Amino acid sequence: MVFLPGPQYAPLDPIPDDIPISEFMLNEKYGRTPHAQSRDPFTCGLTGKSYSSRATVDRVDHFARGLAKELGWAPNRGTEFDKTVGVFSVNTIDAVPFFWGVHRLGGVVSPANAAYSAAELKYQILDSGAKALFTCVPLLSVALEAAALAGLPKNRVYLMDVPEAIMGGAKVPSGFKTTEQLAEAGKSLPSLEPLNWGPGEGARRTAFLCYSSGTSGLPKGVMISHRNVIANTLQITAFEKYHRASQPLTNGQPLHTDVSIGLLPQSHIYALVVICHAGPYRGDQVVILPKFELNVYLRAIQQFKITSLFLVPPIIINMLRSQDVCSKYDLSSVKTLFTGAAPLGMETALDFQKVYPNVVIRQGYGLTETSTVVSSTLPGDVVLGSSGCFLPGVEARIMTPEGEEVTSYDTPGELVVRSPSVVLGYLNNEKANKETFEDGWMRTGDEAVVRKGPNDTEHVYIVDRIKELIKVKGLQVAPAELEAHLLTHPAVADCAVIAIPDDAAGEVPKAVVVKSASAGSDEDAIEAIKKHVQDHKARHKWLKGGVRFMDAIPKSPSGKILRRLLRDQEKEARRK
Ligand code: 4UW
Repeated sequence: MVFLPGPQYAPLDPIPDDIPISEFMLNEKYGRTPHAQSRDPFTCGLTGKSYSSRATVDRVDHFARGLAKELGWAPNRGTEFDKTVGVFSVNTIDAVPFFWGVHRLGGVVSPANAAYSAAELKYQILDSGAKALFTCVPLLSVALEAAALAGLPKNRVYLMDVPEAIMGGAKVPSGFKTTEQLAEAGKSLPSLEPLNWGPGEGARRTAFLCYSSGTSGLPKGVMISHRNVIANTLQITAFEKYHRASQPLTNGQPLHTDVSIGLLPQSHIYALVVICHAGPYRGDQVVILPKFELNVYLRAIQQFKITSLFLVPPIIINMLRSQDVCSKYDLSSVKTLFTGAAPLGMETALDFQKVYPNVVIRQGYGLTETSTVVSSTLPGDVVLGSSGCFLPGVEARIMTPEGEEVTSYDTPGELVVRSPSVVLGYLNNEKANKETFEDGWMRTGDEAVVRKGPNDTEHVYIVDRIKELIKVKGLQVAPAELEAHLLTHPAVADCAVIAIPDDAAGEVPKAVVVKSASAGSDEDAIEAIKKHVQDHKARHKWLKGGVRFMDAIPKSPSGKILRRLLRDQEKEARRK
C-alpha cells in the first residue's frame, strides 16, 4: 500500500530542473512570495546587521565573481566537483548567500559541522575533494590543521565574516583573504556568463555535499542536487500554503510575516533547507545566531519578536529545565515551535504545552537523504507524537523485515519513501547506493507506522530506528566511525558502539569493549578509551554513555555486530 499526501493540500508547483538554487531563490520569476522581496532574508541575531533582498541578489553575484577570479573558475567550465568548496564555520548571515554564489558558478558546497576536530574535517575535505576551505577566525586553527593534513594549501583557506562578539578579541590575521574581500573585488569584475544548463541539468548536478552515515558505515557525501533542494522548498511551501489559505493574500499569496530563529547549525540539512531555503523563499526573516547559548537565544527571541522556533528536542528540554531563566524574557511573540531531527518525547511535548499554551508544536520528519522534509504536522491537525502527514509529492511504503509490504494502518515496519527530494546518492559509494536507493525509492532505516489522524488524514509516527545511527542533540554519530577509531587504541581488541537514551541529549554513545591483553585495570582502560575519543572527535561523539567490558562482541555468522542484542542487554541492565 502506498501512503500518499492528503488531497486537500495545495498542489505541488512544477519543479524547475534547469536552474541552480541561486536562481530559484533570487529570481521572482520562480514563485518566491512577492512579499518576500520586501523582507531581509537573514539578520544577525547578535548585531542586527542584515541585507535587503535586493542587496542579497547583488552580494551573491559579487561573491560569485570574486570567487571565479580567485580560483580561476567559470560557470560553464568543468564539472561541479571541479568546483567544490568546503565550509567550516559557525552560522553567519553571509553563509547561505555565499553558498548561492558557489551555485551561481555551478559549484558544490560541502558544509562541515563547526564542532569537528581537525581529523574529522580532514576526512571531509579529502572525501569531498574540496578545492578551497572557507572558515572563520574562531575555527581557524582547527581549519589550518585539517587543511595541512589533507594537503590543501594554506592560500586556499579563506575566512568568512563573523560578529566581533564571538571573535574573543582576535583580529582577522593577515595573509588570509575574506569573503568580504572577494565580494568587494567581485564588484568591479565583469559580469559572469549565465550557466548554460539545458533541461534536467539541475536534476543531475550536485549542489550540496552534506555528510550522513545513512543506514550503516562511515559518514558519506550525500549528493543533493539543485532540483532536490528546489523540490523540498516547493513541497514545504505547498504544505504551508494549505494552512495559510485562510489568511490575507497579497498577489494571490498568503502574507508571510514570520520571523524565525536560525540557531541550528547551517551545516546540517534541517537548518540548511528548512530554515535557510524554505524560510526566505516564503518570506521568513531568519534571525541567525552563531550557535546555541540560552541567554543569547532568549534575548534574540525578545528583541526580534521571533514567531517561529526551529529547534531540536534537547533545546526544548533545556528550555523547560531553565524556566527561571526563560521567565526573565518576553517570549510572547512565539506562535509556533517546529521540532525534528530526533523524536520529541510525549512528556516533553505536554510539559512545553503547559508552560507555553499559546504555542503550536509542529513536528517534522526527514533525512539528509531526502533533502530534509518527508512529513510534517499542520496546525489544526496536530497530534502530539505524530510526525504529521506526507508532504505533497511524497509516496511512502512500510515494509516488514521479511520484505513484505504492510497493507494496513497501525502496523510497524521500515519506512521507504519516494519524493522529488530524494537525493542523487552517495558520492563514490556504489555499495551503499545499492542498499539504499532503488527506482527513486529510498530506505530510511526508520521504523514507522501510519495511523489515521483526526481529520481523516494519514499520520506517520516514527517508532524506532532500525539503522545503526545514533542521534545526539539531533546530530548524527555513526557507530562505525567510533568503532574504527576505538580499534586504533591499544587497550581495545574489539568493540561495538551503541546508543543509550539520555534525558538531555536524546541519545548518547556507549562503547562495549573487549579489552586487549596489554590493557591495564578497568578504570585505567575506561579513562584511556574515553580520552582517545575526546582527543580526536567532536564533543557530541564523546562516550557520554560510558564504556562496558565484555569477553566477546556478539556477531552474526557473517561477522555483523548484533546491535539489537547489545541494546536489549543494555535496556535489561538499566531496568534492574
Ligand atoms: N522523529 C524521530 C523525527 C525525526 C527523527 C529525523 O541528520 P539527518 O539526516 O536529518 C535530520 C533531519 C531533520 C528534520 C527533518 C524534517 C523536519 O521538518 C525537521 O524539522 C522540523 C527536521 O535530522 O537524520 C535523519 C534521521 O533523524 C531521525 C531519523 O532517524 C532520521 O532517519 N529523525 N526527524 N521527527 N526521528
